[in-house]
Amino acid sequence: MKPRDIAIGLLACAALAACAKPGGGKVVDVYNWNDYIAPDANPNFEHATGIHVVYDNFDRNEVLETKLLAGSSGYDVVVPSSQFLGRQLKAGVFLPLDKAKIPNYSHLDPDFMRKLEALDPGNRYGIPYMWGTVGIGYNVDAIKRIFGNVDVANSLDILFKAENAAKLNDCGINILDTPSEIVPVVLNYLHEDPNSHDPATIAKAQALLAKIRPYVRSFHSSSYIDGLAGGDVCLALGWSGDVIQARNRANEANNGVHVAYAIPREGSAMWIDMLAIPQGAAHVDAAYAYINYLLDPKVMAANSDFIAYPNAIPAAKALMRPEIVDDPTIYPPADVAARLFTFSIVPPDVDRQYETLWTELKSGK
Ligand code: N2P
Repeated sequence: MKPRDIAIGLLACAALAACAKPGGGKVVDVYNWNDYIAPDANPNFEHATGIHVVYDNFDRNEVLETKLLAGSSGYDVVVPSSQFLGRQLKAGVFLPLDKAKIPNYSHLDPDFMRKLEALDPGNRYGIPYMWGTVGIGYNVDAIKRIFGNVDVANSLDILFKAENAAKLNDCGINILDTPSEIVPVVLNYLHEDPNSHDPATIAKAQALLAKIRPYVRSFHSSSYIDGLAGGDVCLALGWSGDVIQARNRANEANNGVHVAYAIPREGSAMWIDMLAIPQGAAHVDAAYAYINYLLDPKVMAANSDFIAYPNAIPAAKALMRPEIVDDPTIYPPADVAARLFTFSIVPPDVDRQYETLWTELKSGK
């Protein structure tokens, strides 16, 4: 046990007198994406179980992967995207799940679970938390002012045609800082296989991105939420729920900024983030208790309502706010979903090409 755990455990014991409760550990170390849970979810779990949640955030799969592959990450629950989990499980970094310890597992949509078997046969290691799309977040008034209409924001032409990107130079473009998602979205736009492993095909995505590079203000995967909400970013290639959260923040601040999200008409990526327990986790029982808690339909519904990401639990969807479940940019209807692709596992040589092209791109080469 780490000294920090002991200290926190003692505090939790003193405050809650709950050290002997079933659920096992006194602490659970969770590593989740930023802005990916309702504010009261962890406190409610702590109150119900006496298990203290030590909660760290990341905003890139690549960062989580580096920690997992290095071993002894110190985390009990992690949340890689499915295509990352698919290759990480081959490296033996996760504990096979004992589903008997997760009673709420029964709420998961069987169709959803069947599809995940392509990456995680037998669903042995991962459980879907939330899913979403890559799309266009934009400042409604800025886009109207610059292009005369907002329909232009429904197409990736707004960003991937250099003459359009140039017009957004002054108001601020942000692109997610993750080649593993952006390269496939560009390839799909170019009518190529988004999951192509062919170096020459991937180079086509690099060429397009290099043309718009001069007009991109930032590559970041979390700060753009406040950027959009505060009016410092007018166009972001970002994740669905993040952009909706930016919209909500601007509305709450009543700051006159209006944000909207579009799934591009050319089609885009759908991704799924997975709960998993790393091998060597120090608090395995607490990890199961935490995962089981997140899968409770009421808890899942409250989290999805707050972060504006869909989940894989039908009973949760039934409890959610209509403005979330009926929003076609959050839960894409069948005709839009038909244009979405999913990511496949990237082999190491392709990964290296992604990393190199990304470094070159960001440094402006
Ligand atoms: C949360 C972003 C999670 C989506 N801010 C990335 N898979």
